Amino acid sequence: MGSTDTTRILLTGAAGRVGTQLRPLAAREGRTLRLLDITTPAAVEGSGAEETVIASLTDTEALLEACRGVSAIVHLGGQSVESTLDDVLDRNVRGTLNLLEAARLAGVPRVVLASSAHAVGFHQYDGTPVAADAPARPDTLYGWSKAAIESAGRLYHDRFGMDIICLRIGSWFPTPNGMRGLSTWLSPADGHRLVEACLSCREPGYRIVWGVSRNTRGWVSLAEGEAIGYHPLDDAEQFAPEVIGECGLPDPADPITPRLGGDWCAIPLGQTL
Ligand code: 15L
Repeated sequence: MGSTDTTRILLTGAAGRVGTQLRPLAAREGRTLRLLDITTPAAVEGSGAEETVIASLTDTEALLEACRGVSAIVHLGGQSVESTLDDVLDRNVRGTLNLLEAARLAGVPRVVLASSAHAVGFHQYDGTPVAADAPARPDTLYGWSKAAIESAGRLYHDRFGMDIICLRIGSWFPTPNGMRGLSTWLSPADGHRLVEACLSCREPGYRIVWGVSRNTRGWVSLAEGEAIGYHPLDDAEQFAPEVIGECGLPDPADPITPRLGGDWCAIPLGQTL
């Protein structure tokens, strides 16, 4: 569809951790962010023009209204860690399908979907960067629901021609979260660069890209992101001495160590974190 208009963007999960980090970074002259969440997003210094919609991803009428008049959607909302089957089905699978359907009915041409490294958490780094479209190998029910979200996006692209970009987000935090984070970190500034690339690239069609920074110890391919104009600048390595000092080096004999999903590959399925 190829729209690169970014004047009004719907941001779901706007009150969440990542949404809150993104809001001031994505603020710009002439752009309005329409914030959607089930709770009122906190005031954030540096935010620009914003509208707020309090609604659940289960409320199809509210979603349709929220999608009217926007040129793109950045979908961060839903369940963000492992939980029960009902939670991941309702909040992620059904919630994303509801949103995609609302976007279609409202004529929104582009949707950016937050997937996760946990959709492919059982892949293993063996020295060759893992491709952005590596087949799903979820490590949890949560990871499985993210794989389902990616394929829901594929359905809406193939059926209706919508531009759908799925982000396999590593670890979007202000600083790397432990030893694995030295490989999977996505700095907030790079997260913002990635979102802007997704919003402004021409005719992406359907694609999956990695959401990680340019980490010295990175495990995944940046080529697919570069192809849409995502050029990460940050590197978790600056935090390595501190992180190694705190966590110690991982045991190379532990089969979990090289897995992209880290210790999520071994937590009980359906456990509420
Ligand atoms: C995710 O998908 C989660 O949403 C986030 O809370 C982190 O745990 C992240 O993955 C990660 O793996 O670091």
